[in-house]
Amino acid sequence: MTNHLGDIQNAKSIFIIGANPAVNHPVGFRHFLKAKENNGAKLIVVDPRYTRTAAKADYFAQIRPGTDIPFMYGMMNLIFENGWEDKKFIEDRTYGIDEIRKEAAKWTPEVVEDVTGVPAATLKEITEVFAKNRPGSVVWAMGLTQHTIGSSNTRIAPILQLILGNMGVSGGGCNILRGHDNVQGASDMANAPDSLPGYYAKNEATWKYFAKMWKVDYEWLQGNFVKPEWMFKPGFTLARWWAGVLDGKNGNDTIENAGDSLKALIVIGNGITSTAQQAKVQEGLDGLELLVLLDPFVNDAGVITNKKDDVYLLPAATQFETSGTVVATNRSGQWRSQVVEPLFESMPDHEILFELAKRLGYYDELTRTIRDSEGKIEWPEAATREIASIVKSIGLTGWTPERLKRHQANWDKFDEKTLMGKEGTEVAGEYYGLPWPCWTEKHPGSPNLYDINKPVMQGGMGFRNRFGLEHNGVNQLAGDGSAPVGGAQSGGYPEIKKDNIEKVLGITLTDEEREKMGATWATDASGIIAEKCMEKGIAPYGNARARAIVWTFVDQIPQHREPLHTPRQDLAQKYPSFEDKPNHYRVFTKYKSLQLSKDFSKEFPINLTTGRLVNFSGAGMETRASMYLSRITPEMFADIHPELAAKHGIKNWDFVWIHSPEGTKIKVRARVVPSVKPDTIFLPFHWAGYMQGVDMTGNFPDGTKPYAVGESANTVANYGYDIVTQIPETKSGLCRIEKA
Ligand SMILES: Nc1nc2c(c(=O)[nH]1)N[C@H]1C(S)=C(S)[C@@H](COP(=O)(O)OP(=O)(O)OC[C@H]3O[C@@H](n4cnc5c(=O)[nH]c(N)nc54)[C@H](O)[C@@H]3O)O[C@H]1N2
Ligand SMILES: Nc1nc2c(c(=O)[nH]1)N[C@H]1C(S)=C(S)[C@@H](COP(=O)(O)OP(=O)(O)OC[C@H]3O[C@@H](n4cnc5c(=O)[nH]c(N)nc54)[C@H](O)[C@@H]3O)O[C@H]1N2
Ligand SMILES: [Mo]
Repeated sequence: MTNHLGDIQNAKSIFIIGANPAVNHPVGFRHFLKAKENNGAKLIVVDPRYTRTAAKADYFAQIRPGTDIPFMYGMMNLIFENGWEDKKFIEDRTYGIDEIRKEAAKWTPEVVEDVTGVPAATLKEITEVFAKNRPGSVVWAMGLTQHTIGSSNTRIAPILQLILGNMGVSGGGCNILRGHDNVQGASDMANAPDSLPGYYAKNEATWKYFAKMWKVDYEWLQGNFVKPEWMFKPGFTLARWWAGVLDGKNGNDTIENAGDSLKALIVIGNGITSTAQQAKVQEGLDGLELLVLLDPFVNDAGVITNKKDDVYLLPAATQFETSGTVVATNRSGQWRSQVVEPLFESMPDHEILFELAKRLGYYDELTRTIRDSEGKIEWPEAATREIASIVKSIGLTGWTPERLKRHQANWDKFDEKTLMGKEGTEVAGEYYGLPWPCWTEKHPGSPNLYDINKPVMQGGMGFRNRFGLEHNGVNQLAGDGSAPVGGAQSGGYPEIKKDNIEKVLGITLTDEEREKMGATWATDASGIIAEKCMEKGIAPYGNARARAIVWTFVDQIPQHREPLHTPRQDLAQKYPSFEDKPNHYRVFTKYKSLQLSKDFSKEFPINLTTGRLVNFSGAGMETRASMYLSRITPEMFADIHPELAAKHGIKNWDFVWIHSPEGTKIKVRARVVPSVKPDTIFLPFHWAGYMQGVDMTGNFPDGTKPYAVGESANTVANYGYDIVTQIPETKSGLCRIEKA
């Protein structure tokens, strides 16, 4: 999220594409409504369903799932045709927009209408409203990401903002609404299998930096890998761990895992039934030698498996029984206090992990930097300090426990629209939660990213210089006159390193400073680079151009590619998926070979999309254990349009079978509603306990069966994974329905 929820109140238009905040972020949605009421903001919603968010919209486009790229290119085409683009912003602060302009020209309103199903007139109206009401905020969440082209979706939306000059301004930006509590913090701490905490790439220099900061031997770290080179390879993802168990047998996708398969799975706070291909997940669970579930509730993984032995449920304490920092959707750090002692025999996750480390023989190394002289763990303060001392890449240096606690104690003293601490209070001059980057212990945090109208010491910055100084002969640094105000440089500058700091900042280092300083701003344990940069109003990570071309990706600029299972095989021929990708996070992953193998829509003619309900969360284990929340929607259902229902002789609340191209099926209620189109059904994914008509809830230990149980949408969610991130394509698949 470049800006923050309160900042949305400053928008003149809000373009929501692939999110349903009225349901999924109902508290945050208050800011959207305030923008409408107080600022006259125009609310635009693009969604395959008429959602509760759409009900509040001024403009609504009902799009075919998986066609957001054509829609946004269509907008850009009209923007360029009418000269609505921000020419100065494009000239000074971007790279590669010419390529975008060429691609956009192909997407005339008529072509867009054919591909997306949105009338040309609606596209024109929405584009004009969004272009003429600036600043405008773009908002998305899972509607854009859960596709084979999800990563391209998340690139094209920012490009739209760059073209309109809506980036780096209050009321603008890309506001990607995060999911779980602390999902931002989890990703900052390397829950992705291809990086170290703080998004540091896994290479020798970064591993050595971490080894030094953790006070462990680099060789010891490396010795824990099966072979040294495995230290640098991405691991399996949550989406496809089961392929690691199935190991290419019975026609399953093959793996590259040093010649071995996965034997054990430890699940810490994931519902498991929330991933696609549940029939495969079940097979994977059954094939494990050891399954350990750390959860405050009985995790459904233990219920849907046929495995009888070596399944362990370890009672994890909840967030109310422990303390520490979490990170909000807008990059603000938040201190959290323990409310009650862990109940019964439950333990906080970190303590369970410490016990595990003891038994695996590396407790000493794991906890070395967070123990006091007597060997007692200083939780969570020391852990917070460790994070602050290491993670320079996203600027967590300023996040000391003392500052975060002060913010927690004074959270009524911040302005919700600017996040600024109020004058005369002890948090004056700081932004709530010190949103990262917070470069030093004196830095106030950065409420809106890439804002060059503020000095760096007040949260200003340009774009990060991450991809070299030039590409194809073009300078990648920002243009002259385009730098955070009040700094030592008035134009672009490179990321700051030991060997350029004197030149860029116009300073002379002492011998001692030079000696202590790390090689780059991101690995400078001494903190001197950041301190010097702050004195001179320079962002340590440089001031570069935002690039529209990613030269290391298969699609250097975002390209439309039809979903793997498309109702338009004619368009799959024209906009085919990717070449198959061997060794995609260790698993062979099919794209074109599957997509073009046959016209799935002949047998499975209905679009299948999935998402959320307001009363349930995620895989649903926690919320379905609540009687009150379960009463709202006690049974799993599918949203089906009245015309489609009539065609199949289905009446409201009848049972229907939904069949997927993988040969799986689920039996659910039909909720007959006009919010979906007649060619599309919508499934909420919060249920579990039944597998393809089979009731498995007898596996719940006595007294733990939730109030609501049912089929998981993910049993019929289709095969398909994003080309970069491997997120499952749960938002655009195909299915067939039949009255049960
Ligand atoms: N009550 C509740 N709140 C939650 C959660 C919950 O489970 N319950 N989960 C939290 C989590 S983890 C997350 S990640 C967020 C997710 O928040 P959202 O992304 O808002 O959640 P979804 O309902 O999955 O999907 C959003 C919308 O995308 C639409 N959509 C589907 N396919 C497409 C497409 O191809 N294009 C476009 N433009 N739209 C599409 C769907 O119809 C849906 O309305 O919510 C968080 N908040
Ligand atoms: N079809 C379809 N599938 C989807 C999505 C979709 O839109 N469509 N959305 C995807 C997205 S964005 C997400 S984030 C996932 C969400 O899916 P999950 O990550 O599976 O979400 P939850 O159900 O919230 O699972 C969290 C588990 O953690 C447990 N838990 C809660 N607190 C603690 C704690 O402090 N410690 C431990 N150890 N456990 C705890 C809960 O009891 C629960 O069992 O679903 C994904 N799956
Ligand atoms: Mo999520």
